[in-house]
Amino acid sequence: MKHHHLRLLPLLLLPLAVGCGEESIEPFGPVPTAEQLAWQRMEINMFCHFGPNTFSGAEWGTGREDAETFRPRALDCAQWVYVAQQAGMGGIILTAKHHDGFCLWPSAFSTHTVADSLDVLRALRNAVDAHNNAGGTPALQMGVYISPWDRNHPTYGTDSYNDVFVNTLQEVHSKYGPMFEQWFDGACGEGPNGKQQRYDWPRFMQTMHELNPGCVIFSDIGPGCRWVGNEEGRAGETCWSTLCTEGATPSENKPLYKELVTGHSLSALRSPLSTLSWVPAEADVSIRPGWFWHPQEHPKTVDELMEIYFNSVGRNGLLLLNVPPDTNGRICPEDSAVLVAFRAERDRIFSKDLAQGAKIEALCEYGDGMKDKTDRRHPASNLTDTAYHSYWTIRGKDTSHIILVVQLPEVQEVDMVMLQEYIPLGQRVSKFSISYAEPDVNGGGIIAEGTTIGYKRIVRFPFPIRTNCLRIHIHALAPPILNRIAIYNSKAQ
Ligand code: FUL
Repeated sequence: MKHHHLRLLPLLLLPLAVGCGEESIEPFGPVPTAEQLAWQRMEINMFCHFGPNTFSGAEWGTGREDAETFRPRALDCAQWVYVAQQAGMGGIILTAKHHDGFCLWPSAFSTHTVADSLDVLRALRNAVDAHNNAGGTPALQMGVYISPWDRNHPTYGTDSYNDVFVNTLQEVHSKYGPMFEQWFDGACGEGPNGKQQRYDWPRFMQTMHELNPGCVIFSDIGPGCRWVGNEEGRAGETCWSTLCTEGATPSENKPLYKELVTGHSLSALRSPLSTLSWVPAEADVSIRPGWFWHPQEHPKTVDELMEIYFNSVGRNGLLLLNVPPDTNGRICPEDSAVLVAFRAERDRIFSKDLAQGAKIEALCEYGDGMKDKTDRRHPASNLTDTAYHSYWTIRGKDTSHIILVVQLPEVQEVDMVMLQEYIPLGQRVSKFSISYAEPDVNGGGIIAEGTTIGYKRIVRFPFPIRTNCLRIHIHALAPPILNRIAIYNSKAQ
């Protein structure tokens, strides 16, 4: 008995110690759910547009296509999974139903579907599960695009279509789940009877909540993640993961496209803190000119994909890169080759972090001078470790004139900096600049400036510099909390 008490003692004392002046750090504003955080950390996912359009050459099918149009010659979802994994992607989102209404699974709620023999959702589910059960790394997740706009369904344009759509959601998620993301496209055109539909968004969202409360729901305004406002894979230079969605639905009273690009911050007039939600940006773009595979089109180059990466993941967005399977039902060699090269280029640049071994000091204005106000529980050494949940922050309430001085072990050629805020405690930084000292020529100065950081911000310098000291000046809406600083030379081999 005695022993038991002794073993419990340290546990009993722990809350007391934490209670004595070691107050925990309060989150600032809205923060991500566990699923939104896991989603953001996936960074790049694969979108697969596949359906009758793959065979007919269309981008928007009419809904009147013969079901026989859809005849993949050698469907191989395990190959999609393999390509996604090789490309460093965390998930695959399939267009289970595009605007033509054609269901890539044998749905009980439509007559416009694949034959029972060709259940593409089942094939993808099996391929993803097989990869994960075999311990494949990274583990992959599956998501679905189910278009509310349906150019085939006879009930489209009437109230009963909302019932059909709810049934469809239930069918897909209960038979083929779990899905990490549900994609609700914003398009709302005419159906086969020339009528438009009033989507019952509250009911669709409630259905999703009942089916899978953890599923990240994409729509123009979330609630899980928002459209980035363009189809070029480009987040704003300023990109808040917070958005004011009060009184809006994915169809009505929405923020303007340009607001979806940047999000809303506390300092934006229309957004008092209480009306903001955590709705991070998802930047969707196709590797090819069209969303569907067409024989005459070709994929983007590695350089173009890198530009997209810097403008999406590098600006606090998630990149959803569309890689459409071809008429065989496979990702064609031209596309998989460029994806593997895109991965190799990222690995080449980001494998050598020059901040490793650096000494970092965090200074805040104090009286006439500057003082290191680092919170000792969260030291600056946390900025260069790779553990996600260890972060640096300051004591007190300073929000401006905070300078991180990064002293490199030796003079290096540098042309890129990567910064990460610890978003589980909110997005805080509203402005930063990076300056440097150039010891060889006794020069230096400001080399880059920016606004938001968020989950990840990659800053490319206009030209490479030689330095052993970088200074990062930060202004924030609340005391900043960063979990990573990395420094790169993208020209190094
Ligand atoms: C758009 C659709 O109309 C396109 O066909 C495509 O699916 C794209 C991702 O979203 O709104």
